[in-house]
Amino acid sequence: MYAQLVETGSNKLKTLDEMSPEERQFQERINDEIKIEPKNWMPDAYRKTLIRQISQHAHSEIVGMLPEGNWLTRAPTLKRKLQLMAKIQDEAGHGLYLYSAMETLGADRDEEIDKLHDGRAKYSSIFNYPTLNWADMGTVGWLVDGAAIVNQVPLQRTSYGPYARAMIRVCKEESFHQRQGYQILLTMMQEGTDDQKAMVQDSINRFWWPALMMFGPSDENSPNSAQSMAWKIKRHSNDELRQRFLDQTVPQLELLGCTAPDPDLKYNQETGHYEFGEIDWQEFFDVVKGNGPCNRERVEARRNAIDNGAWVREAAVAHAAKRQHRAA
Ligand code: BYC
Repeated sequence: MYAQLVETGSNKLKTLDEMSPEERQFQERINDEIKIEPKNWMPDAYRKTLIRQISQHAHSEIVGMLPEGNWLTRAPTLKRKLQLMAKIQDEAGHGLYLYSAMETLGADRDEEIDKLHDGRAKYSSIFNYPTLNWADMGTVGWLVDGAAIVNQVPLQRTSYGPYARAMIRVCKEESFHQRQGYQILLTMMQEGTDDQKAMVQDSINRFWWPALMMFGPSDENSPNSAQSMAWKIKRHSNDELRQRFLDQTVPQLELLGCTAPDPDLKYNQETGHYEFGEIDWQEFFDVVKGNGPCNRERVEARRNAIDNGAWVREAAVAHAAKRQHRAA
């Protein structure tokens, strides 16, 4: 049903018959699974939605480096340190592909980054939680990157070409991230002391619910979903992806020998899915509004990074200008 409809501006979706010839051609291209490319005609609202989603996705990658950066100097072995460093560098790369994909829509990178810094743009709620122990590096890789993969695999088929293509590379790297995280936890659970095992369980207790919140509000409270699904920007609803993540994660949790902080979690033989308890949506919306445990600290760290790096950018521009001048 979604594929036949497009936004009218009043939250209703138009049928193909109600569209202008341009809109109709655009929607038919999407219905036929032909990618939209930067130079194709597109409705303003499609462009805006993509700039919003891709910029927030890019900001999430960049802010997502901070909770892990917190543990780089305290990684327990050289091998773990190198893995963590490689993962964080990959995240910087993902942010850069995504900002580039966003620029193909005519958006200005500096302006979008300003929006992050002054609170107008969002980034994933998950990065507003602190990383308190080494097991958190395992849990972030396993649960946070695990959730990111479930969300991003369908985005490889998103309707906008540059975004879809960026996602292919990103997903390959996310799979390595997820495995390195799970391997940290398995090692702690299988070879660790009682204290180390308790650290893993404590970490899972803190990240379990925030990881489920990463998929966004439930479908009935997701204002952007209907239109984004009609445009095939989103290929599945928030609740569908949350369920998919849960179904793949619970067996991994059991293999670790840990438990979820959810007394209502149980397998339903009839549906073949895990059922789970009520998400604390008040907490989710508080965090998204800027009132999570680390929101201020994260944005402050990004602002400082931009300010402190200004001289590097200026030097690079001056160097490029000098070379150009010499070559002329
Ligand atoms: N946190 O109508 P809805 C990663 C906002 S992982 C904060 O459902 P939409 C990484 C939403 O923006 C994470 N805000 O929106 C992993 C909207 O507000 P605006 C990054 C959230 O866009 C490891 C409002 O709530 N991944 O990168 O249709 C290491 C209503 O929601 C959240 C992506 O960004 C949230 N969790 O669906 C390092 C994937 N959820 O914008 C990095 C791409 C919702 O209208 N994005 N909101 O003011 C998406 O797939 C979609 O944007 C979402 C939300 C499923 C997240």
